[in-house]
Amino acid sequence: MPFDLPPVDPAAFRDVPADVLSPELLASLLVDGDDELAAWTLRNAMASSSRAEVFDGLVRDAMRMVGENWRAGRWSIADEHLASRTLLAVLEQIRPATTPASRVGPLAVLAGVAGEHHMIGLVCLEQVLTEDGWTVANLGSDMPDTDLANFVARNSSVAMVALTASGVERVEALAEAVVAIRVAGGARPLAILIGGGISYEPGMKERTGADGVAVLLTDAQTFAARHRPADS
Ligand code: B12
Repeated sequence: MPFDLPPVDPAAFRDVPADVLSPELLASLLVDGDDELAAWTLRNAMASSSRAEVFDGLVRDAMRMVGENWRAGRWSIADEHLASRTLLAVLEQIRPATTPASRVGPLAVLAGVAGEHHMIGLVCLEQVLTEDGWTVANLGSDMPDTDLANFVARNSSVAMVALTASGVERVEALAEAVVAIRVAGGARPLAILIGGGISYEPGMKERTGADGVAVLLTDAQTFAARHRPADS
C-alpha cells in the first residue's frame, strides 16, 4: 500500500451539488458495503427532495444498476446481496422519527405476497407512510394470504393494505390475497394497493381486484392520502 489514507469524515462535506449524488456513486457505495457514506449520500439528497422522490429516483436507479451488473455477470450474487444488505442498513439509519401522531394514525399493513422475496420497496414505503402520519405494520416478504387475512381481521384499525410482487407470475397470488383481505375486512372500508415490479404490467387493478396500482412511492402517497379515514 503506497499511501495510508486518513479516514473520511462525511460531516466535513457540506453543500454537495445535486449531480454528485448520482445512482452510480450510490451503487458503488452499496456494493462496497459502505453504509456510512451511502447514508450520507441519501441524507444530502433528502435535503433538497422528499424522501419518496429520493427513493423513487436515486435509490431505485442505483439498485437497477446493481441488477444490471448482476444480470450481465459483472457483479456476483455476493455483490448483489451485500448491496441489498447495505441498503437495508442505510434505510435503518435514515428512518423518520416517529411522533405521537404517527403512533396513533390509521393503520397501513404492508406485505409481499406468497413467494415474493423482494421487500426493500416495502421498507421504503413504510418510511414514506410513517412520515405522512400513518402507523405502519410492515409484515415483510413471502406472506401467506391466510395469515395476512387473520392479521387484518384482528386489527380493526387497518385502513389500507399495500401488497408487493415483482412479476406476472404472482398475479394469482395477488388476486387470492385481495379476496382473503376483503373477506377478513368484512364491511369495513379498506383500500388495497398493489406495487412493485408488477405495477408496470397493464390491467393489474382489474386482474387482481385491487383498488389501485402504484408504480412510484409518490403515487402510493397520493393513493394513501385519498383513502385516509376522514376522522384520522
Ligand atoms: C435486490 C434484488 C433481489 C434480492 C431482494 C432482496 C430483498 N431483501 O428485497 C433477491 C436476491 C432476494 C432477489 C431475488 C430474485 N430476483 Co431480484 N432483484 C433485485 C434488484 C437488484 C433490486 C430490487 C430492489 O430492491 N430495488 C430497490 C427498490 C427501492 O426499488 P424497486 O424494487 O424498484 O421499488 C420501487 C418501486 O417499484 C416502488 N415499490 C416497490 N415495492 C413496492 C410496493 C408497494 C406496495 C408500492 C406501492 C410501491 C413499491 O418503490 C420503489 C421506489 O420507487 C432488482 C433489479 C431492479 N431492476 O430493480 C432485481 C429484480 C427485481 N429481480 C429479478 C429476479 C428475476 C429475481 C429472481 C427470480 C432471481 C432468481 N433467478 O432467483 C429472484 C426472485 C425471488 C423471489 N421469489 O421473489 C428481476 C425481476 C424481473 C421480473 N419483473 O420478474 C429484477 C428486475 C432483475 C432483472 N433485471 O432481471 N432479487
